[in-house]
Amino acid sequence: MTETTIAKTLPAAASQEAQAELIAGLRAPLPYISPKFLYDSLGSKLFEAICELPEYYPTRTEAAIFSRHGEHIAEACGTGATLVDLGAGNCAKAARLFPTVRPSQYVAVDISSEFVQGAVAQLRHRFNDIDMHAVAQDFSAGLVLPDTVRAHRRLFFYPGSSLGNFRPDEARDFLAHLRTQCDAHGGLLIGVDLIKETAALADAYDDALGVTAAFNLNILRHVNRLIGANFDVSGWRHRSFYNAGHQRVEMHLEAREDVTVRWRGGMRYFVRGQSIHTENSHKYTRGTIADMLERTGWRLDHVWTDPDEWFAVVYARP
Ligand code: AVI
Repeated sequence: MTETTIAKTLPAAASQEAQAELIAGLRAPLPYISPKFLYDSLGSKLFEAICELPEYYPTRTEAAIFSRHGEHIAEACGTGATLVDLGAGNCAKAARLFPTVRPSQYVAVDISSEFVQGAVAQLRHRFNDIDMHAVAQDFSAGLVLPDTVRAHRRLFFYPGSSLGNFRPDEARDFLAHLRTQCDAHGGLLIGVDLIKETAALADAYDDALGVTAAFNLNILRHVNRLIGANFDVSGWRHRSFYNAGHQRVEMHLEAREDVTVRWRGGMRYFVRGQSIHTENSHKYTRGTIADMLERTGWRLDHVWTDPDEWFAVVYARP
């Protein structure tokens, strides 16, 4: 069994590219930090905890769709593919597909190297007939798979509505990019969060226990490590809301008081109430996702949803 790990993750000392990206965001007129920086080791664990919250409906709704329509989904995807799990995290979602989709090869790709390597190491014990690879990579700007990943019949698996964390133009570019890495026999299985009543969205991104707030605030600690900044987490508050015009939930961090933040080689003064934009989570309709797939070279094959149509699992072919 081959073990492949590409050292292209965000280590304690960030790559120059990541540092430049962070500093540009902090200096911008409307400051921002890319959501990919939410996922250091603690951030990945906090996200796992979010997925268990009663308010965070996407995970359990998607899981219910998979258990209700699992056989039909497996029938559509076929067996024996190379399953490429994008943003694999703890690999639990893909592992649930193994008994029905029966991949010949499994490739878990995640930005959090420690997390994905540990998860794949555990899975190897349970499914020793599947050739498994852990790839630590920030694939937001393009996926680079090692040569050990078979090119034939790749089934790209992108669950959990992570596509929604891209801007629509980035999501289109990403889907088009995946299409170029998929031969005529492959496919794409994605989870997509659908537009719904605002109250449900508000609760999902601002839970009563404050786990989402901790997840959002933890980005500041990660940034401190990456660029030597001195963000004091207690000086910032989590804010989230549904932006109907852009059909997305936005997460921000708002300064509780005026504060000067310093990092290696720079600084910025934030006034009380000023915020740093940390995440967009775009919501789709059946129509907008079908349109996006069609424009990026995919043919929509099937859509499965829950009875309330809160979430959709979509299968597309080249
Ligand atoms: C990973 N991603 C799909 C989550 C979402 O819902 O956009 C991240 C998240 N942010 C806050 N809660 C969960």
